[in-house]
Amino acid sequence: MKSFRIKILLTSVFILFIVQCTQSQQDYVKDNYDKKEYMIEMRDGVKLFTAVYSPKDKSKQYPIIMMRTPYSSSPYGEDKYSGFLGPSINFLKEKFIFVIQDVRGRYMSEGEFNNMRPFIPNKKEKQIDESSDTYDTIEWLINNIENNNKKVGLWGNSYPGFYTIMGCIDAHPNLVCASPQAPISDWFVGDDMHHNGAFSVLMSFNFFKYFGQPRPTPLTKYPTPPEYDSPDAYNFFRDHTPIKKLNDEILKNEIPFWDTMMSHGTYDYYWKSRSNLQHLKNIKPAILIVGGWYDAEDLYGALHIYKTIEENDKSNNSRLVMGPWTHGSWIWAKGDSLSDFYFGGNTADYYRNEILLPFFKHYLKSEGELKLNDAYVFDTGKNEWSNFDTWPPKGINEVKYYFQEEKKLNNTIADKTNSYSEYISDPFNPVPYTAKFIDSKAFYNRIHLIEDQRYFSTRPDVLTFTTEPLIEDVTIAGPIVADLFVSTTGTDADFVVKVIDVYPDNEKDPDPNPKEVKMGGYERLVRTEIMRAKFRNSYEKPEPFIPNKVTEVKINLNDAFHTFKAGHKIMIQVSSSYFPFFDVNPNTFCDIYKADKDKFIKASIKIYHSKDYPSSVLFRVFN
Ligand code: PG9
Repeated sequence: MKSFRIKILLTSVFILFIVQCTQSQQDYVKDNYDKKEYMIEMRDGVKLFTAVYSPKDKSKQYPIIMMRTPYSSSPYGEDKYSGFLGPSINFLKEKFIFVIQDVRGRYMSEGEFNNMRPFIPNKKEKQIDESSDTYDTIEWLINNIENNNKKVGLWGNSYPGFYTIMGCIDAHPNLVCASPQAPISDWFVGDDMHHNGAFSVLMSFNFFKYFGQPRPTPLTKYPTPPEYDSPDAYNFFRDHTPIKKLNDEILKNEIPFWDTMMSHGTYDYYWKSRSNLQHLKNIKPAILIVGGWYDAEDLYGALHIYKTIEENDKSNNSRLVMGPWTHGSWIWAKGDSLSDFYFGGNTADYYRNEILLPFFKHYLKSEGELKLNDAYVFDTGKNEWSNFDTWPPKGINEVKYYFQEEKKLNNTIADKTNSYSEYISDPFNPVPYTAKFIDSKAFYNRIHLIEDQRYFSTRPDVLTFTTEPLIEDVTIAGPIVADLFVSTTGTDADFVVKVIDVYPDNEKDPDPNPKEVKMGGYERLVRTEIMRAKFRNSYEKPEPFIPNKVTEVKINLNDAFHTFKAGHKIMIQVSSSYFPFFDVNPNTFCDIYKADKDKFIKASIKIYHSKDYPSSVLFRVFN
């Protein structure tokens, strides 16, 4: 009971600190900025609600920094002030004209909302998309807001990051720079809703049961959705497998976008048209993309939008920052630690002060010479920043690690014949995505991408393959590819591959060690990815497995930048579920979203490590 009281006390102190902090920021904004609200007319006549905060000092001209958001430009009312304007708190005192806009169809803006509204190339006069809405807004702002210096910057994290990058396509000529942060690029291949076709039931349900509510007329607050009394996410979603039970028993077709997702189970035109990667040509504004190595939502978008712009646009006007951060935490956190690991300094402070603010001041205020390189990336094993003139860096070699029998992993191709490891995949006893079961109301466990994997290694349906202790440091830098040779008694399967840094048994504990963490033998997750293997040859045209036939499944894991230190071991884990972060595969080739319980069957899965079928993981090793 005493610890409960201490928890309550600490929580209330923390809340009080946040309120006071926000209150002082709100007071600062109120004392130094004037607020105006406008309904700005777009080319098709729809008006978008836009809040403008202008510095009270009218003796100077200021650039505009805008965020377009589906998450509300609150507080509403010209007498109510936000305490947080711009990409970080230190922008307030630098004085910009801050603009926050409800995107079309959300909150107080008119029009119809369209998730990830597709870009329309060569629009006819009244045709609209997020690019044209940004263009029309900028045109209005520079011609109607007093004391603006005609230079505009965009920024946004996550879904607002999507609107930021969309505004950079066919950009307004006065849009001189933009910072798309954890920007969404593709909701079927790698961001949020699906990874390689596997459906993030946890995030999608927890997010759209609120966000997906219809909005009959403009409003300042959506109804609070009924909370589902879920003791923990794992049991709640397992009790609602098959996945159709979630709609049949809870959503009841009241969330239109849930119904949309359930009717687009392949990479069809609906999803393809919403990916922005295909349109990232001739990007004119200077770009600063920000992402986190432990971002469970849009790591794919940050990396792929950067790489696509780099490939298409030789003006080399885009830069990348990748720090040891979870989704969006670079905006407000110190970045000195995550879960049981310390990073040797306030990594997010460094980024905000030495990279982010100089970027915007240079382009919007012509202040300061920009000494930024192309890619600032943090090595999560060495705890060091590196800056390269491109990412992935030059000087990397492809190195394959092959699975072997007896749970071993090394650089030599397996020489056994018909050698494999086997497990049973049971859709009603799936491998959890986290060992720290938390209430489904908490969205998801934000530290699961750095979590200790020893619990999972003990499960009989999780295979591990581990090197001997490394004799020298091995630094991986760039994308990772798992090349599995598998068979199943079923006709569909998911495969989850994890790259893990195994600490030596004599690893020192952190000092100070407030959490009393024991580091000896720690199995630290470095990177993981799932593949719904019916999409192994095509996201558009899924293919069944032929039961018991050896089949190759390649899985692209997102980039990592991590040094496995000498004495550590590299471990690869293979399993067939990551639940409920992703829904379970029934092991039957079918439309999973409409499947009844009889389709959900156990399957025996074999992972081959033989001369003919040498399963492996390919790393880009940095010398
Ligand atoms: N990209 C994040 C997200 C969007 C939709 C569903 C779940 C997550 C975000 O905008 O926070």
